[in-house]
Amino acid sequence: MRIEKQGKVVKGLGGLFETRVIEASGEVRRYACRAKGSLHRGDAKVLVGDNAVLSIDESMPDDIVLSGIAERKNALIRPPMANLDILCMVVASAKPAPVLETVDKLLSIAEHHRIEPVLIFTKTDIDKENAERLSALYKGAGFTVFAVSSHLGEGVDEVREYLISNLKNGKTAAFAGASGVGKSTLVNRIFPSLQLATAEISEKIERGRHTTRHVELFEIGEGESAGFLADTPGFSLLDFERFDFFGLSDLLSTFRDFVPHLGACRYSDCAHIGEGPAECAIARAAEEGKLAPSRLASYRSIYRVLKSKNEYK
Ligand SMILES: Nc1nc2c(ncn2[C@@H]2O[C@H](COP(=O)(O)OP(=O)(O)OP(=O)(O)O)[C@@H](O)[C@H]2O)c(=O)[nH]1
Ligand SMILES: [Mg+2]
Ligand SMILES: [Zn+2]
Repeated sequence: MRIEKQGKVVKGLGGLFETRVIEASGEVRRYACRAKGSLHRGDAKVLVGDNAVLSIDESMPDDIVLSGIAERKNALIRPPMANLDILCMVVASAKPAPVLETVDKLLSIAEHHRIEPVLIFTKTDIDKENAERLSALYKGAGFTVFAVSSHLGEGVDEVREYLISNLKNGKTAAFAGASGVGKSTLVNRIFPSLQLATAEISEKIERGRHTTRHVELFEIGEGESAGFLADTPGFSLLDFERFDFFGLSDLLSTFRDFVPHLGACRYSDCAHIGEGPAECAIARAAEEGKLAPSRLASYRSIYRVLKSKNEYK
């Protein structure tokens, strides 16, 4: 006889999925198993964060198959995860130098999926000034922001407290960001028992070497009330070059800092793209320092990519 158990996929590596199950006894167990054929392809592909059904042969307890996944709240391509509640965008204040357009692209994707975006600026010990500038910029845009130095330990307690109080009862957050920004180092700092591998970045190219190679969820708290934090592999600059995560008509709603200025442009169909401050309220806000010019630049850049995609379809 086969029985079914439900649990959360906490790790996927080489086709083997680790699923965390709370047994009837209350004990937490992890089962490693493969997914059935139809869960290997396309949108049905199993992701870390999925709520899975395991089918177990009672007479042969080693015969376990991941036989189904529950409907998802959301799913991302990068990091490849399902059912995220919070996406912590980890950005180094220096080494590697931050690329705000990439940051804004990921924020936009999170907003589109109704995942709460949070910014964590790392390596404040290397460039405190830049960390302060970026923190002010994104706080001003309406985001929750943290600035930390994992080396000095500064700001780490605040991030830990935020995660512990926001990740309960299955709530899930991920650390995402470019390779080498210090995601794994910070996870280790927050939860020292984890001991994740981290690596020096190459001084010369200022680029990470992709030390973390798989997504893994770590438990915060215990049993039913536990939440999860994921460390994820860093992405490269090319990962968001082809921006095809949603359509042009959805773009504006993913820029929360534009909202207070909407409806005040001279033309009601203003796309906030090329118009100057006299016509466009968004351009005016950027000029008057009420909106970060880099946010407007990111918006315009994503707009152009989405527009050309729509035209050549
Ligand atoms: N100076 C300084 N260096 C840091 C800090 N945090 C991390 N680093 C260093 O940055 C390098 C990269 O750190 P990792 O934690 O491996 O970076 P990662 O974001 O996990 O990288 P991937 O796994 O490749 O995505 C290591 O040499 C760390 O010691 C910090 O707060 N200050
Ligand atoms: Mg890492
Ligand atoms: Zn406008």
